[in-house]
Amino acid sequence: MLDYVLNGLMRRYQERVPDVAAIIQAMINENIIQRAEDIENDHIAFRTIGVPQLGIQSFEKIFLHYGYTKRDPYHFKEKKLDAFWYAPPAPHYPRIFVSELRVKDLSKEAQAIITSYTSEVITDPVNQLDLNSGVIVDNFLHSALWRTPTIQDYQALAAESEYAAWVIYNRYYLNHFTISLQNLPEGYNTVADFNAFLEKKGFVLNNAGGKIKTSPDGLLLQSSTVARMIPATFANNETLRIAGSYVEFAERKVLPQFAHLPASSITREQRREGFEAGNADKIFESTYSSQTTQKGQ
Ligand code: OOG
Ligand code: NI
Repeated sequence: MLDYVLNGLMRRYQERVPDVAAIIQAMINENIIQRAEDIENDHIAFRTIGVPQLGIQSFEKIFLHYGYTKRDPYHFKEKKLDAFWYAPPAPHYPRIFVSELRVKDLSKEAQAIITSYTSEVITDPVNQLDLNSGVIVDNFLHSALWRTPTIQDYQALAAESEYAAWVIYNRYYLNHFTISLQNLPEGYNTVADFNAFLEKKGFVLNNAGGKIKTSPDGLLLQSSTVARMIPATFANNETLRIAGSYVEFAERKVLPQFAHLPASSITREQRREGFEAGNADKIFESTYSSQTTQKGQ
């Protein structure tokens, strides 16, 4: 079930985000990997809207059912977001990062726009799913929960919260997957080196707070591409180019107590776990216009 759901998410994501296939191909051409399956997926991420019948409490039930464990919370006051990460049932599965818009913290006007859509969902939709059916869950994650937004509503939300605008249009589409760097060959196994490779190949990186986001302990380093603009069809068949999804890169360093062990014997448990609010805060901006309007896009 979990494999089916993850494969379905990755397939749609690859179709929608041209950078995914382009980065994988560039890695193969450079002999960094032999095939796409060689990539270790550090984590995937979803965005949700915090209203009672939706949000994290609803969404998480899917992955808790598949054996994921809820871990630390994160808060983003400025961006009006909360998040949790979830540890996978087995180490070859990606971690999951799920965030939620704090709808109550937005203006009355923005709240009214959001709830005009979300109130079409009367009860928690996940409670109605047979979570043992991969096909049903896969369909749910790619189905419209509410009517297609109007461009006017999308733009009004974007003026106040670019996250809100993104999720009202994109719903549960995969926001990003994350290429693990630490086990790649020398020359590509740090964020600094991998960023240099990506930029040489013409990919545009999120530079909010600097291109390398580093946790205060120095052990979790992350970077991401800037989401490309993709044509989107809104209500009344109007079209607008909006930010799609992006790709992230993560380097998890060895914890100090294991630093003396030979590099080849290091396991996932001996590296930095979890996420970092300061890093995440800037990574969110990969779909914000401050980043998507960067030169080169
Ligand atoms: C998630 C941003 C945070 C991380 O790894 O810290 C994140 C998002 O853009 O929805 O991915
Ligand atoms: Ni991430």
